Amino acid sequence: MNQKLKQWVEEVERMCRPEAVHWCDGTAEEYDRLAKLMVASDMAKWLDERKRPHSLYFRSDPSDVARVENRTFISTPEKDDAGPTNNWIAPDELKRTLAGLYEGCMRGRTMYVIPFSMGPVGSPLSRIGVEITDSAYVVCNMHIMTRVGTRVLEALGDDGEFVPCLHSVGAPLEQGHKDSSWPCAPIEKKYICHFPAENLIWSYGSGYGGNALLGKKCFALRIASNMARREGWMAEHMLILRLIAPDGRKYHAAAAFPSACGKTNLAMVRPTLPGWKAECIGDDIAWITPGKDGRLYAINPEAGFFGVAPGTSRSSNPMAMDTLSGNCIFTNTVLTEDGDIWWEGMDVPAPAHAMDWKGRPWNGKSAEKGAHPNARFTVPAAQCPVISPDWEDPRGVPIDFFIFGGRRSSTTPLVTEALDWDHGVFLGATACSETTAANIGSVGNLRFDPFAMLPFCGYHMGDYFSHWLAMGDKLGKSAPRIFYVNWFRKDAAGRFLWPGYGENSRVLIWMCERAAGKAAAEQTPLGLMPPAGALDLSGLDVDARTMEELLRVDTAAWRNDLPGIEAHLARFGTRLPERIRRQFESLRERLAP
Ligand code: OXD
Ligand code: MN
Repeated sequence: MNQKLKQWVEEVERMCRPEAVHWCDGTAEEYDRLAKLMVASDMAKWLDERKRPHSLYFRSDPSDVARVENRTFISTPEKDDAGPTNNWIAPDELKRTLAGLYEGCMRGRTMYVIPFSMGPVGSPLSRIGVEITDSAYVVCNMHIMTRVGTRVLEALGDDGEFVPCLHSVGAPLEQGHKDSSWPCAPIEKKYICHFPAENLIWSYGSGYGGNALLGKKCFALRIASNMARREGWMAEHMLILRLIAPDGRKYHAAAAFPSACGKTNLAMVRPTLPGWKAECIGDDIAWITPGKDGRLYAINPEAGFFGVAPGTSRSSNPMAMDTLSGNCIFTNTVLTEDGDIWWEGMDVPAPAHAMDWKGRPWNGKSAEKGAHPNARFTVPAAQCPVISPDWEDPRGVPIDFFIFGGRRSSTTPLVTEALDWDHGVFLGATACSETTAANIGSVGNLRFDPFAMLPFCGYHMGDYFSHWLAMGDKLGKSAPRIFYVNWFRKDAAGRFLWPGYGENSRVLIWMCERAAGKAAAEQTPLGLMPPAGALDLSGLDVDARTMEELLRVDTAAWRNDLPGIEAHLARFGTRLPERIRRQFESLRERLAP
């Protein structure tokens, strides 16, 4: 037994005072036993076995439906090191507050100890964490999203390093009281805390995925971004995708988009051009390391998909629909009378008899949505019909290009290629997107979301830009190309100009051909863009005028954006790399009338 682990578990037990302690072994029997317990206590329902075998349904508390960025803290010893984009409280003070909340917080509950591996067990690119939680929902989700169990303890050995991840729903269960179906604490008592100097995570008060499945955003992004910076690698909010050309050549892309902007759809894209194939390697997080050959190699540290359900349909993402055929957990979707799930944008008629995500009778006719816009599915990645045979390759896959992007109804064209690495880092640093329901807060407001890492970068964002620049210096000529896309441009009537989904492959294919040195590009003030005829649009029902609009460089609109970009960059003060400031000046010059 790893002494550090044993000691930590004993300490937490003394502080949280659970009724029992259970060490998770990661087996199917364990999952089923916990599922049965949750069904027996009315927290979960089994879906109809004939429709959706071995699948569970949950409804959260209405206050606990998404990540809570305003309750998320990066607690570095110095405030400056957390930077202007993170909430900060001094480690001593935050620990005092949390210790007060954790005191006796697991009364009446079982404390589960979950040893998990982010990345294939034993890969040199993988890391181990141990989550302690008082939520069986978290245990079942962690079974799907990470590699859990005894083999992880074996890999950890007597003196291996692990990231301690402490989680409580923050709702002690008094004797004789019935548990609520979704125990959690009120918003002002929720705390999602990271102590990067100690590789430590403390989360309190929420059962929602991004706040409670601590391997995901907390470890694999916020803590791992710190580790990566120290150790010379990258932890990114990126899907990983393999494209295979008709001649068999393989290309790998890693793409960063903000939450709920279509990463899962793009990760499972079905190319619409004949002869091209695509395979999914990951849909949310990439850990990327320089290999011995000087190229970058990426692994997906996760083992499952925790995806946004609404909008997922046979037409938007048929591969996800097939992935969801069984062994899933659904949270906050509609529950149909015949024991299945439904959500808005599923492209099948709304059920006439159902319950909405708040547990009220619902028939599709009411003005309110039946599923919460951030309703989620949890499902093993291995079930995806287009999962790559190499998705668990311990060496990772070599990255040919990066893609950044966001959801923007105007201004940003369909695709731009960076002029060079520094310009690509500038494109990442100035990425912006309309906000979505993945965070509690307003939806549809344009905000800068550098590298789609705004809620996930565990240190000063200015230093993060420097880390990207340093990686480019190290990689030299082997550095991947960098592109910026916007699938979400709209016309004056509010209709999307680009069909998106599978048709996005046409843009990806242009990128592959650029990487192979085969496709043309022309210089514009924004960067390199496909000249007329360079994107293969055969069989696509988009007229020439619309294409022109999608690829138009609206210099007036961009000039209008410049003060906002300048103010955004100014937030990083003296930690904004000079090379990024110079990129801004060059853009201003290129846009000058
Ligand atoms: C997610 C998110 O759940 O980004 O992946 O919110
Ligand atoms: Mn995400």
